[in-house]
Amino acid sequence: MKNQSATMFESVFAEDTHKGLTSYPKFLHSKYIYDKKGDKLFQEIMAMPEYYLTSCEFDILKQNKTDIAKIFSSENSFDLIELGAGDGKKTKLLLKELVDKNYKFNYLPVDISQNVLDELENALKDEIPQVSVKTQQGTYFETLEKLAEYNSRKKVILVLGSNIGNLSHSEAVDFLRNIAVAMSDDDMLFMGFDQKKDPQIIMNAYNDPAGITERFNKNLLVRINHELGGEFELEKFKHWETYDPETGTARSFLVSKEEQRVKIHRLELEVKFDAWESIHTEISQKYDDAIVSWLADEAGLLVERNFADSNNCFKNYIFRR
Ligand code: AVI
Repeated sequence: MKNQSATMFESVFAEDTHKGLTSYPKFLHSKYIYDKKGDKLFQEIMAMPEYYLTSCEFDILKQNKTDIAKIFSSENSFDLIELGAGDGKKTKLLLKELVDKNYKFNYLPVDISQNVLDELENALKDEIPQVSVKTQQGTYFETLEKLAEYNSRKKVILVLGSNIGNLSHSEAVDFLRNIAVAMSDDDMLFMGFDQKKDPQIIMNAYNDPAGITERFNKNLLVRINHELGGEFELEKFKHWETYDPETGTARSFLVSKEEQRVKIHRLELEVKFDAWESIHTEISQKYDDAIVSWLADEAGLLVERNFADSNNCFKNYIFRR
């Protein structure tokens, strides 16, 4: 048997894919869904009527923008740092309000994709040219380390879209702890958390009839095919979603419709699937106030207040150290 040491893999993606597909039960990391095509599919998901998260959070920001901008602002200028900026559709509501009220701030959108940042910067130049934008390309982790060094200006850290929901609770605590370490006493964190609700609404959001979520989920296999010489036949896998109302965890799977063997040439691997064997691909955690307080407590943060939409579908929480 070959020695599968870390050095034999051409990338972390290759290594993680090998690990996930040789484990039992099989798994893949959802962060690898997001290449150019995955980003585009996620934009399509956000525009779907079933994907309530976007419109609920948009409503919260729209209804409360005056209060939120007041809470963010301070006598001196501050840095508004957005982790995972995306297309900034929701953030533009807040930026517009901050500009209209003449608050002094710099907007620092952070994203792994320079392409996404360039598009956002150009859009802001056209739509809200008064905003001073300083894009930060990198992972959240790298950026948070860098942020910890900027202690002279007040920081407001923004994480929208319930992105934290794609982490397990222990990963979420680590993520919040990293943010807490980068924060000073005056700083605050404004973060979106999708809430527990009628399980059918959640199932519909992650299992749309048009099959956009299925294509998004299968983009993992498409990437393995393109980047690692995989031979996955997409139609031989079924997108499957579950939601556990007790834990609030939605889980996505790809289930093999038949017994099959799939070669992945660049990993020198042949993966054997039994009929109806699964690959776990993503969790989308749903929260309530008790879970959010517990996560905050574990990470050394305090929940100061929250903003909800009229149906308590989604909440944005303000945390301090
Ligand atoms: C990015 N993230 C918060 C999305 C979610 O809701 O978990 C990703 C997604 N997966 C399926 N649909 C959307």
